[in-house]
Amino acid sequence: MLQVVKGRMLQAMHKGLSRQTHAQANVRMLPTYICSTPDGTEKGDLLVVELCQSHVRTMWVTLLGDGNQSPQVMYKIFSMPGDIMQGKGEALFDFIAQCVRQFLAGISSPQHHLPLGFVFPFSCRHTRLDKAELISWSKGFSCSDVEGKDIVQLLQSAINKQELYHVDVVALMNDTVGTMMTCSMAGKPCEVALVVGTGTNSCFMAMAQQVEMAEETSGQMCVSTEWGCFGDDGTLSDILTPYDQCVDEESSNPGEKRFEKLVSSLYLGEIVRHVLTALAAEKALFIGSNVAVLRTKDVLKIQQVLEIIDNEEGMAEARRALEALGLRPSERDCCRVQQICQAVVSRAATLCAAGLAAILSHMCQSQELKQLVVNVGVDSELYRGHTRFGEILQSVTGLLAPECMATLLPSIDGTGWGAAMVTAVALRLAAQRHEVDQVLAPLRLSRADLQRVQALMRQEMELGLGWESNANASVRMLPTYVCGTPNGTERGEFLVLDLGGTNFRVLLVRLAEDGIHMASKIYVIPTTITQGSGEALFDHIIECIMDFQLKHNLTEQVLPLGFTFSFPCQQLGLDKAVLLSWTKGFSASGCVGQDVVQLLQEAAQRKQHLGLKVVAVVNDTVGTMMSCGYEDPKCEIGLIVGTGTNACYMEEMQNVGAVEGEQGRMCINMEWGAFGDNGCLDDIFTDFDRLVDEKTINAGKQRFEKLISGMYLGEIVRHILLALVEKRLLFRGKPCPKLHIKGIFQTKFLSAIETDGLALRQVRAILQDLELQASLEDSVLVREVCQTASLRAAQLCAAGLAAVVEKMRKNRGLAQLAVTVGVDGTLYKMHPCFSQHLQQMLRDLAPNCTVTFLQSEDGSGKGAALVAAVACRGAEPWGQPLLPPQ
Ligand code: 0WK
Ligand code: BGC
Repeated sequence: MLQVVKGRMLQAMHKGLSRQTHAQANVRMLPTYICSTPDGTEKGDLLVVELCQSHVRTMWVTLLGDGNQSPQVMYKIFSMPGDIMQGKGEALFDFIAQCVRQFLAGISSPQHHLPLGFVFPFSCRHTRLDKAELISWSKGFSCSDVEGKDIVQLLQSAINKQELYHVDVVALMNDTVGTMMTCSMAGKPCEVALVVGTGTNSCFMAMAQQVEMAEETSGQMCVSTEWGCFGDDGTLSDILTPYDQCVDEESSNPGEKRFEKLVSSLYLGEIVRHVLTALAAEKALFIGSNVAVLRTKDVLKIQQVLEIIDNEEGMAEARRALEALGLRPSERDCCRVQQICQAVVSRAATLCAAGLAAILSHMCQSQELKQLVVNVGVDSELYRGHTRFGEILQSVTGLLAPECMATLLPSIDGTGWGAAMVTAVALRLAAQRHEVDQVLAPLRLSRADLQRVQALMRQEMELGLGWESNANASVRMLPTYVCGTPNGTERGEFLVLDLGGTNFRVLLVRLAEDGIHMASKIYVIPTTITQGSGEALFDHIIECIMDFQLKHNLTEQVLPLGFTFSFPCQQLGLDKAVLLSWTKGFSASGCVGQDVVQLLQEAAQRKQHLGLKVVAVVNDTVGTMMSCGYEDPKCEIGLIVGTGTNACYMEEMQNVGAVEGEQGRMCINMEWGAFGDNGCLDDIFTDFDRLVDEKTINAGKQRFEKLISGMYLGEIVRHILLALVEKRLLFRGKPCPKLHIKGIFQTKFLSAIETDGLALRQVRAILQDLELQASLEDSVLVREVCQTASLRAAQLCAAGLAAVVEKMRKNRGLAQLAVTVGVDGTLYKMHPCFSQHLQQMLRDLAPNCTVTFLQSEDGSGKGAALVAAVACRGAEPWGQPLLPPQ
């Protein structure tokens, strides 16, 4: 039956955690906005106020930041006037504020800013740590004008009324949270806590992304289960006894808090009373006694019940208690009363165990652990009052959740300590948040910033297209001689080279009636080659071609070759392209200013490879546009966001200053990677970008690319992490030698770390591989840094594309433009949310353009073959003479 109860509690918990079912849930699973536990660096003076059942406790705590080893504490207890619990809410908070004033006056506290943490043991809906509205009173409290109100605000205004303007309520927490933190003090962090006193409740550190009612998506968040209401929907009807029904009917909130009424000390005495009443009615007890007293509510106090079940004194206490009620119990009566008390208290303990087991199993499952080892803070009158309760709780929990090893840690000091810790952690996190925001602020671009980048890109495009102005433009707008997109009639078999991306590929592409057939092989080009001599590079390419032809029995054939060469080239014809500069870590000597087709031919000669017939050289953006254009004729833009970044699009011939002719369109390779090389983007660059750029072999070049592409994102993140370590905001400021190694933080780590739902444990594992000992908080911060850098990259890309589609729309005099972008590149394809962020911002910046993104399958190889096919057809409709360069 307890296993069943555990199962039902698990279901109720999931219902409370899920955004869809939260509203109907009885076990509300309320986010507390406590996402961290003390790390020992907390320091300062702070105040704690606890509202308890019969008193208010005020505490002054001084933390020294020495690992909380020796905190200084003073406290005072103020008894609460009996009627205040049912009076006006204002009166209650005025009373609490007066306690604070008297306490501070009593310790002649300094007038400096004093943060206050308030322990308020009732179910509250938090929207922040310092903003929470009361959902419902319980445990006999029913003050008016409080439910639905922000408790922090009510207390703060009462405190201000006492002219304690230096006292600032910074945190409100449930007593279970205070207990969890208090029990964490002894160096044994607790992630679960139970309170079984006048009322009952529990809390635990849940995976934030499972707490759907809270916006937090990463890290952990403490959830107050409010399990007191478990069963209010009838799920416990099969274990409720007639005695429980009586207790409920007589309570101030019938039908509510059914679980609380089975386990908390406010009701156990009543359950026993109703059992005794029933048995007395059946003449099974107190024969000959007037049992009318048993009809009096609350005659049996929890203290008595606990003393009655004491092994030693129990029987004597039973007699004392029953005689005090005017009953004349027999020895047997006393024995039976003891048994009944034991049964009621044991049931409470086993039900708590079922609830606790549900929490532990949930944590074990949600963290995908084989075994969960956890400390559980327990603050309970029952627990303190009777070891048997603790023993049953411990052993039954172990039986119901065998995959979990739970150590129960009794809270010796109630919640005061914990509340101080929560307040101190809240202050530490707030201070850290402020500092982190300062570090990341330069990377967070506003809509206005992005509109400005869009306008600058448009301006640079115009300069690049202009015959006279091209030389000063950072965006070189290179004519490609491709004047149309495929029309499906292309046919033939082609050899294709694809150089410039992550992988160098040799492909065999056959364009046939029934579609395109491809075979390809990836070849590694070591850095010694990419940064060696041009001869060595092109010799290496020829060796790869020869290896490919051998493997595909092509040594006897001379196939037309399409060359995807993904670097800035001045195209002098479809098969003639002069390299303007290397990018993406390439620097092979003797190539810039050379026709790359020529360089390839010369290498072929050196390698006695006679069979090369290069018919087309295309940029990977062009190849990608063509590949996708084969599927979707509306594809008139090519975008690459991979190792590097670039875009091409179909421009009106009359706007292409460098090429004669007014009719038709020509594809322009924008080479937008160099956008900003003329300084027009300097106010966007951050110190981190400057650090990244300085360490590249083409410093000062490809500035836009270095803000966006996969070759640099990891480096940007690495430098930000180093800055955060230096400011002791990360890894506790511990030196991280590995983090000083260039390229150690690869861009693929960003994609992994930003993957939705990736448990923080996995983020930690990635950081561990870099010998970075990360706390959960560190992992959350590293994820935020990755998200900030990749979001900026996606938004800058969107600003660039917005300039392109808006120009095309204006070119065509359209109110609305519908166009497809063929896209490729590892970053765009593999990053979990880059494409979505790009498209979102593009829709915002270019609302009059409907842009469809078509991911290129099989890369730009197909595109190169399509261009080669047209070149082979000898149709020169594409070839307009290039005006001689200025
Ligand atoms: C695959 C294309 C290739 C292009 C590459 C870019 O076939 O032409 O250069 O995408 O993406 P990257 O490999 O740099 O991530
Ligand atoms: C090159 C472009 C290429 C882009 C994407 C840039 O570094 O300059 O030609 O299209 O990378 O690969």
